[in-house]
Amino acid sequence: MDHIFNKKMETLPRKKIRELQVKRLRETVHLVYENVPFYQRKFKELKITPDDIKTLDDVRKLPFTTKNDLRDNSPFGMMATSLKNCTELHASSGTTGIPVTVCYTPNDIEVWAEVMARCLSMSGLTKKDVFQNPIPYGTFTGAFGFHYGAQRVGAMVVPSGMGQSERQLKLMEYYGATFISGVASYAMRLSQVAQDIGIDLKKLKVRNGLFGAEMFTPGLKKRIMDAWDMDVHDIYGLTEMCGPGVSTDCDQHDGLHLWEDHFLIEILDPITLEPVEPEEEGEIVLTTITKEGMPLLRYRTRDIAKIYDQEVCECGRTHVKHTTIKGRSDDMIIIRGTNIYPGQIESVLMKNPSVGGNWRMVLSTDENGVDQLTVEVESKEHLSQIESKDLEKTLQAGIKSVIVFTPGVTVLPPNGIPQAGLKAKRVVDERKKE
Ligand code: DLL
Repeated sequence: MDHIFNKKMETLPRKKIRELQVKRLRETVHLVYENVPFYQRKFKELKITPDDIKTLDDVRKLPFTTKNDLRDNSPFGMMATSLKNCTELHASSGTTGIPVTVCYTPNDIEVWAEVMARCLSMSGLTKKDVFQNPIPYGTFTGAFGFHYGAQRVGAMVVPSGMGQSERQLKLMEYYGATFISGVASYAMRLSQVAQDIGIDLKKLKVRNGLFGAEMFTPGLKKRIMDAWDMDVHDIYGLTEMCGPGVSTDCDQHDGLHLWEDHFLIEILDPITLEPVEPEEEGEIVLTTITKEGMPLLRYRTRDIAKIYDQEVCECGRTHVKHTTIKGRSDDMIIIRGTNIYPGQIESVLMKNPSVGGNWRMVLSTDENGVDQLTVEVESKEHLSQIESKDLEKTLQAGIKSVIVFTPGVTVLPPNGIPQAGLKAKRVVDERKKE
């Protein structure tokens, strides 16, 4: 059951939220202007000073920050305080090279624990829960964020850490875990392993899960709910803001509440960088307004979503809601002139009960130089050749209806797709580049 962890802040009237945001935005702007050479240069180029920021709309005068800016100033060039004031460091996985590093002051950790406690309580965590945390403890923000938040709620944390699916399931059984966390595709993987080793998930005590860190379509969410017979919530976050804890869906399961007393959200057209119309889809751009270690102005997340034009949610919370992340603008692929987000394909796959937990899209170039798309997908159970062919045909037709052309589909046995690492790798691009 949904529980409000910090009633005063989570239900603050919108007018008060806006007043607090203006005050905190101005403080943040002063902080970075006085301490971060990168922002000093940007302010000079834009011919602005911190005193030009008086209202929330003035955020549009401020410079953007991109992942490349963070990499160019890596590891500590964007810090607004001395390293001696920091007590913890985390970094993004850095699949494309230099990791993005973030250092936290004790107050940054305090705020992170608070927002995580709000997200976890919203998903049903209470002090009575045994909370298993199957995420690697390391520089990745995931495990520590959940750990701090769950302890703040007062639950008992089982820090089960990385992988080893069989061990994770046995620990859940042994300690009677009631609430689990993780990377979305890993919950699916665990259910597949449970089936292989004969553990009936419905007999475990797990009744709630909070997952995120990668694309999380409503179809995948439903799959996890059904496999585990539990309620599932979606948590969004990124290393540059704190890690997990930026937003989560309440029991209405209709949008994620974003903690506006700590983050300022804009939804912009990723090309023009102008605000989109209300309830229109665009790129999430975030400004931290309470961070001390590495505050960021207008960070371009590349994540695509829209925000609801709604004052107060049925759950009583007043913080803005955004839709589930449709995908990253840089995950969108263009093939034969059609724009495709992996989420569109996942939505079709997850509706089919014969489909298992893992899938990926493989892009290649044929002998005529034409781009080809093959969707590889695991079946839930072992299938005969005829059954596999039938499933391939059904999925082909379903995918064609959302992406216009007919892709190749290959059905593989359960666990037939190699594990890619912490986060699922949905796009494998083997196209010949000019
Ligand atoms: O993935 C933090 C996190 C850990 C969030 C555990 C939730 C749970 P990064 O590794 O920096 O941080 O990756 C951030 O992951 O910009 C999104 O593209 C994607 N992402 C995170 N949460 C979701 C979600 C963590 N709920 C990047 N739905 C973000 C879709 C998500 N995408």
